[in-house]
Amino acid sequence: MTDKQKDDQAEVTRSGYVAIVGRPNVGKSTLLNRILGQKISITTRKPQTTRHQIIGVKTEQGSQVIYVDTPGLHRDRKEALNRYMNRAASNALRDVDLVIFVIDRTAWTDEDELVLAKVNQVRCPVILVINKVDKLKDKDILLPVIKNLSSHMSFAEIIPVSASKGDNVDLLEAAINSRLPVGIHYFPEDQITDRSERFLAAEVIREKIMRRLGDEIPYQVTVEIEQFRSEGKLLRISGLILVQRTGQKRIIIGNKGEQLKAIGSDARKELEKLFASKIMLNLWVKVKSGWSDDERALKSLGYDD
Ligand SMILES: Nc1nc2c(ncn2[C@@H]2O[C@H](COP(=O)(O)OP(=O)(O)OP(=O)(O)O)[C@@H](O)[C@H]2O)c(=O)[nH]1
Ligand SMILES: [Mg+2]
Repeated sequence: MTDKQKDDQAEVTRSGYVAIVGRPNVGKSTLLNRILGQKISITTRKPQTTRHQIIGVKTEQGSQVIYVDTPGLHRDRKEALNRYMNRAASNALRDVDLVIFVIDRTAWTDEDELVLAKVNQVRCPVILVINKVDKLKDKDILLPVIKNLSSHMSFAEIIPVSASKGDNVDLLEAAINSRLPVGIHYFPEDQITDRSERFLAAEVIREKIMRRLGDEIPYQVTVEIEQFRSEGKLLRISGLILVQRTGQKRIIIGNKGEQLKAIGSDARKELEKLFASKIMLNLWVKVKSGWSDDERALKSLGYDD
């Protein structure tokens, strides 16, 4: 019996794990959100935004795709946090049915090389996604890149897309769906992620900090949710923003508390949409020096394999 005939039998379902990997900032999380039609993974202009594996589930007509968004693989291994992030990305390549390797147009770097070496070792098919093509005037300049990469590795498909505009994302999904193995669904049809509401809330707050602040500080910040409680129609959330040094605390709070107020207001608006509820958000900033290079501190802050 062909796979198609198998599908025609009503009880046959398909499912598979699909890892989305690539160096930082190529648009992996933007792509996941686009495919899901909902934002579950934070995105910013800065590299090293995603710090954890984040699962996004899409169930449609008997098929369930379980996408795994990952931190960008990078060379910097100086702090325990960097090592945790690289581990999270590498581990995502284990036991998946398909890999999506995302690159940014023709901007090939040695970190892409690092990713290529890793995906070259996986046994499952790898789809190469060339992202941000909306920024290209002349798409023909991709041809030498495609030719060169194809000589280093045999890709199941090579698909140029724009994750932010949505161009060709339907083609990509069709390519993914056509490679899904027959299997049971692991998640209920209406579940979109494996992450808790507290996790999502902390990430939204971190995104607003990264988006508002300069280049240095975001990497020194993590957010812990201290309270997440429903009170009638209101959701009360308290977030603790941890930084490494007093100077950073001062910058996040800003002149007369203006910066923290703006961050809180950005975060509250997005959380109200996300949780479809009125939100009372309280934010505090505290110095906890060295958290990003301290294995125990990282574990207690949720950076736990
Ligand atoms: N023009 C354009 N910009 C894009 C596209 N996809 C993503 N971006 C932008 O690229 C930046 C990085 O996007 P992310 O989705 O955060 O990238 P990432 O690969 O998840 O990054 P890390 O989590 O740091 O590894 C953001 O500013 C996005 O808006 C695209 O198709 N076109
Ligand atoms: Mg990301």
